[in-house]
Amino acid sequence: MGFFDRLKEGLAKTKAALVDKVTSIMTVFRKIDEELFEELEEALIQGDVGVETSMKLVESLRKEVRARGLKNGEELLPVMKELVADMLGSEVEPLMMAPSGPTVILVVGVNGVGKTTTIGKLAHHLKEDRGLSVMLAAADTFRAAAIDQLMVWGERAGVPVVAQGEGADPAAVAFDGVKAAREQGYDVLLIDTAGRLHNKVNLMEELRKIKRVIQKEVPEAPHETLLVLDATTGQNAVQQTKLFKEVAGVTAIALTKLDGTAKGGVVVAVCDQESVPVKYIGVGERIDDLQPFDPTAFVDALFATGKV
Ligand SMILES: Nc1nc2c(ncn2[C@@H]2O[C@H](COP(=O)(O)OP(=O)(O)O)[C@@H](O)[C@H]2O)c(=O)[nH]1
Ligand SMILES: [Mg+2]
Repeated sequence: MGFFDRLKEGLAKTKAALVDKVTSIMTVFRKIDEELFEELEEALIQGDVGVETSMKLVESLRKEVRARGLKNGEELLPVMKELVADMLGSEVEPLMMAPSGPTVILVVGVNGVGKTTTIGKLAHHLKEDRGLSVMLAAADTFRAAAIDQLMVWGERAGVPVVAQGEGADPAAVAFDGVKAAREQGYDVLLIDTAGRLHNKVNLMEELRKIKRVIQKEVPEAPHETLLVLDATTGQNAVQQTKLFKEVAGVTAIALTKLDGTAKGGVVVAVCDQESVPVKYIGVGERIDDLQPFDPTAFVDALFATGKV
């Protein structure tokens, strides 16, 4: 299956929960009136687009209806598609790369969102699709299993992993990783971190310490702080973005588990409200199930007609 079909298949439930509902409201012979706008707003909110963004979308739709003199419900769908596309942005946003030396990417996010899995997939993508040499650092030292899991992904992707034992200082592991990547001439270092720290202050201190320590080796590091979000958590993903922006200075987002969730509408909310670019999306558990986020392809897949 090609890239676009996999995306379309992954988004099937979101499409059913969001676009198919919206479409069924915008039926033929239905007059455009206030009731229709209200139903649309409700459907968008139900589809995890978020209250604020849903209201904004419907307001823009009202304006377009007036400006274009639309009368029929069925005329609304292409307009809605345009408005959603505008919110998602027009281009694929590439990862920031260091002009020289290793590009250091610090991967953050709460427990279970898919950080380690995303690192494995990203390592594979950067290596196979972009020809870059990649190294991983296991700075989630909470449990031995977390370190082992990253090792397994390292093996799958065919990239080395820098690790210490369970309970080691995460900043020390990150430092070892940056040093090894620099000395051995790796293009990219991906640092896995823990998301279990029980409060905001702890989390902030730990991430700050990691940054401070790696900057001794590479002053511009991290070049990206990649926040991993789980699409199945819907609006919680928006809350997590706010939190991590505050504690870690997030520069990019990877949104996972878009396959099998009906809550993919959250992508629109995150893009509209958080001013941090979504750079990758996860559409499954396999190594090649990470895609650079292409807003145009995403909207096309979401609004595509016909079954996969
Ligand atoms: N269906 C699906 N599952 C995913 C995706 N990304 C991660 N997962 C699963 O989510 C679970 C938690 O992932 P993990 O990487 O351990 O999360 P971490 O705690 O943030 O490191 C694992 O079972 C992964 O296989 C995705 O894009 N789609
Ligand atoms: Mg993990």
